[in-house]
Amino acid sequence: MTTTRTVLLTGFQPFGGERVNPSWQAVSALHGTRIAGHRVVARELPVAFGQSLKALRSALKETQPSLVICVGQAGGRAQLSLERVAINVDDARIPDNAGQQPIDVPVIADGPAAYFSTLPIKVMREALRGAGFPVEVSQTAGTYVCNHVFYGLMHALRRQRAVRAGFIHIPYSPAQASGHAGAASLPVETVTAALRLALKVALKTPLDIRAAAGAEH
Ligand code: PCA
Repeated sequence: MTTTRTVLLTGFQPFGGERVNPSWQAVSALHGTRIAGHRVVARELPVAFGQSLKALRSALKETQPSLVICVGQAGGRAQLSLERVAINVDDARIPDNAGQQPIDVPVIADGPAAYFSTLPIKVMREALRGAGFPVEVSQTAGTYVCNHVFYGLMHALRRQRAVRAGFIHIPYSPAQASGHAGAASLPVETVTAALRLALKVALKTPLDIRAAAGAEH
């Protein structure tokens, strides 16, 4: 009997006064689909320090994925952001959905300062660009719940090098952007299509390429 390999995709609940979170809208549309011989499982995480990581860890245990991409919203960004690095700090500008507002505390006490994404982010960027999606490599996932989840994800998988993982931030959806004058947006269906391609490329690409994606500031 052959077992189907699984990829885990996560999105978040709404936060910060929004009624929806397009990260969950986009990843839930891929739940149950097959991509490059893998079954996609989507899970929604709470926007709360601690609780979000608990939910992520139980999803990892339950699904035993061969690849994981966590997705979150970065309102104000104009492009899909392939995150390069997660840092070991929680510093919340606004309270999370549980009312917590940690300031300058580590995600994991005694953990390393940072973890890098183990996804082939340069190859993914090239493929997404080639297909016409607005995409960038990002050098920071912030210091809120998304970075917390990204760091916790990489920490949980630190001894399972075969399980590749990373984080993608997405812009507002058009419905949300109407409440934020002038903010960039991307339709949820576009994000779903981009994520499908990103997953396919990640699953088929064992090694990243060397291509500049640095930033001066
Ligand atoms: N974005 C937030 C947390 C949840 C989400 O979708 C962030 O960027 O930290």
